[in-house]
Amino acid sequence: MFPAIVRLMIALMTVPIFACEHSRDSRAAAIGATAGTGPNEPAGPHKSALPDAPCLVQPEDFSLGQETRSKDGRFSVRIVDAQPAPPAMFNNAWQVEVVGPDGATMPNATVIDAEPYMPAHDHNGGYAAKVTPTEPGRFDVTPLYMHMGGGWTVTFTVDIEGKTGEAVVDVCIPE
Ligand SMILES: [Cu+2]
Repeated sequence: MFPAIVRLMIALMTVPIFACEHSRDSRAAAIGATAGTGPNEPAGPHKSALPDAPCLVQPEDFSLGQETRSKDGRFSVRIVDAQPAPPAMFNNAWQVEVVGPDGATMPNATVIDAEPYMPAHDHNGGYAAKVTPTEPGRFDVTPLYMHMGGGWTVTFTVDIEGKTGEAVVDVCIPE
């Protein structure tokens, strides 16, 4: 009948077609299996489609008065107050103080930016935080908007006499 080379070509042409149909069927089945886990759940892939965003700290590690040293060691950001405490999903309002290595307030320090960021998913919170000075070295920061459960960082950019530095606070938002 067909020479061996023709049979080989037919085999090579038909096998990928069947493999393609098969994988399309199994993908449809997988989507169907995860869609709509309850009446209020949207259909289709959602939370479960994203990789885990592990917490580097735990919610109970959060405490008012906690301090995070800047990368350059010149200052720390102290969390004076937080609503809610520990931080929770969506809106968070913090009051922070910039302190020196000796723990004293740095009245010449200015928080110029504060940004929540989820490293595992490479996204921020979607809303820019507003930073308002309340007294020298102290700032209200709101909203620190974190819309997913998991590990976040809040990066404070601080200016001290024209030189900026960053302090990165690890946060865990419960699901
Ligand atoms: Cu995320």
